[in-house]
Amino acid sequence: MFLISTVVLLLNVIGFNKKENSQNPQPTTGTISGRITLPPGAAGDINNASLAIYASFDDWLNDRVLRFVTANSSGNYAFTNVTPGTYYMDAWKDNNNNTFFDTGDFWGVYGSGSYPNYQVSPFSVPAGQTTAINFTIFVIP
Ligand SMILES: [Ca+2]
Repeated sequence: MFLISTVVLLLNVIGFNKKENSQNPQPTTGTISGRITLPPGAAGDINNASLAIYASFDDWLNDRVLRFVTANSSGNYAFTNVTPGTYYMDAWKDNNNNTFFDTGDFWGVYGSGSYPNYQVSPFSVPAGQTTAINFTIFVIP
């Protein structure tokens, strides 16, 4: 009787652990969120600016976008359910709606420098975490 009770108790413990694990699976994706801002003194509406992530520098260079999201009127954005890895990001608002990067558009990258002398930088997205990426976008002169 003692042995049966012990086995039942062990099965309950194992079953309980399995249930716990299924309710709390290990996260397999991450989130990128942040804010894009115009430089001090620049006027304009940042709402609906497009943010794009790229899986490699080569993809960024050749405009092979992995995913797009849009910013809200405060410049806030989020990419959810991102596969862990290394990414590059840029932002563009085609203010004159002509599908070209040209005068008056907003443009920026996560990296360093400022338009037109800037460098895009990679960043990592780990599973189960939110990676904050904020950068300034510029008005193309
Ligand atoms: Ca344009």
